[in-house]
Amino acid sequence: MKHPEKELSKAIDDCSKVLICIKGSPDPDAIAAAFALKILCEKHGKRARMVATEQLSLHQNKLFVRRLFLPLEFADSFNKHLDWADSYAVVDHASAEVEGISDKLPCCVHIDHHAKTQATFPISMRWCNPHVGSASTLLSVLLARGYRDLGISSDEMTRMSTALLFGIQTDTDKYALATKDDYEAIEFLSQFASAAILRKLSGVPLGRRTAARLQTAERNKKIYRGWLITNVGFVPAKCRDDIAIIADFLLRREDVTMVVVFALIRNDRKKKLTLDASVRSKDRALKLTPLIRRVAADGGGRKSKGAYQVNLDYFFDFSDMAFLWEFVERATLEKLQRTRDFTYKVRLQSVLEDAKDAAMNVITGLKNSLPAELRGPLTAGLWSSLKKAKENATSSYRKKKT
Ligand SMILES: [Mn+2]
Repeated sequence: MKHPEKELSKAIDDCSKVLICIKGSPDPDAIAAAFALKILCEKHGKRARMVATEQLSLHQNKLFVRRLFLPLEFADSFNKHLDWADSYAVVDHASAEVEGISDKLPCCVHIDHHAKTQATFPISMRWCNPHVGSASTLLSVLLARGYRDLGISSDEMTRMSTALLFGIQTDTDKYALATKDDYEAIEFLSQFASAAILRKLSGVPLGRRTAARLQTAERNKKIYRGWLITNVGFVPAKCRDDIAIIADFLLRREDVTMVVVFALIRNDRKKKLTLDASVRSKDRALKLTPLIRRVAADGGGRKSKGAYQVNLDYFFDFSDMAFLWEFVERATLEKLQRTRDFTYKVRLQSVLEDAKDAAMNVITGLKNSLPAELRGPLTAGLWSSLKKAKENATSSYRKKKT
């Protein structure tokens, strides 16, 4: 996107009250991106609310919100704000679809860095770039392009920059996965951010309960053909981030190519029971989304990180939870081992798709550089055969998937 700052002001031109939805568990990247978008909306003379439907689970994230006075609101459902808002936005999530909202309000903004998905309804500004390490990076670009003209106060600039920097830091595993664009954003934000607050946030140690769950994960781990598969049993909803933290930790420490940590997440208030798994990979050439979608429909990922959920609400009241757990544990282990067995196919597919995309880009460039009268006849044949090759690959891949 050439001028995202212009696209943004065009997109929010017709709105006056924007509901910024944080889908799923609110992590620093999503919160920072939502906060920056809220300020940008306000500087354009609009009102905006940033809302999450799940509570903060990590001590570090609570400190993050408190220390930077981030105006994050919580609601059982986004519906609560339906009467107030006249449009909505989604940041840091692959899909802009929001239950109970998408069919009632227009979507003005969707900014994300996960694997691209097809938009099924019109969105005024859709900026999904899987080549950056965080949604905060994209918001930083918007901020860098517009901050001089928008009359942002120095206090707002400090809070926003600190938040975005922390968002980038957590999503790129402390910059280990950062790309060129991320580094540019870091350089820009560092001029304004508070180093003292960042130090404080980064230095928060693992909580006692998280450390205890890490031990459980150690005890339960199984190694299968270079994959480490483990679980931490039942986990209350407010601690669900523990499984992601443990997966990150195990991937750094163990000599394996993949780590999967799963748990049964219980939300007693909402009577919800979910199998939740965090997936981490060291194999940069492997696309996690197609791999995870073979395990569960409700899942996906980006470079090296992914997750999936399976709704088990139906079993919430079952009297023998130990039996249920035993079943879930065995079935999940078996399913993941089978997934491991066909990883090479997904990996091959990932490499092939990348090569085809690269070839398509070359052809597009070639086509555009030719004079108009030569463009058609010279490239049509080549173009259509390449397109066909790509479609064939994709459809045979889909067939295999089902
Ligand atoms: Mn993110």
